[in-house]
Amino acid sequence: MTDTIFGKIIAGEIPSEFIYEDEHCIAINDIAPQAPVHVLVIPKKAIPRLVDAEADDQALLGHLMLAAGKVAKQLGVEEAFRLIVNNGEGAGQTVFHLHLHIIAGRTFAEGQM
Ligand code: IU
Repeated sequence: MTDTIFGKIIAGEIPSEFIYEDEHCIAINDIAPQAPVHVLVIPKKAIPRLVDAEADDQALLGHLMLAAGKVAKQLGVEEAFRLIVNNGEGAGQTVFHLHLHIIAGRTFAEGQM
């Protein structure tokens, strides 16, 4: 569980403020925010990449989406936020412990990622 920085954060080995926590995941503010709101929803189970998730992880993946919605509401950004998963180095993934980025508080132009 402690193989990545997120594993260490979840294990409490690296202090970090959890803005949300439940049985299966935590949420923290991104250390290098790309928008006024930039939160990471991280499963306690260490799955390296989205493509490494298996059929047994189906409920967990759904749980992460629901948790992201809850966190968005908690932060008051439920009317406009974006959810991003970077899968693999080529897509910019740098921490190989699955996580969802919640991005909000900036404009999202039509057709623009
Ligand atoms: P990525 O999808 O793997 O690229 O996202 C990793 C994110 O983790 C990235 O936005 C970093 O700023 C963020 N992060 C963090 O919040 N705290 C850390 O200690 C480290 C990375 I290392």
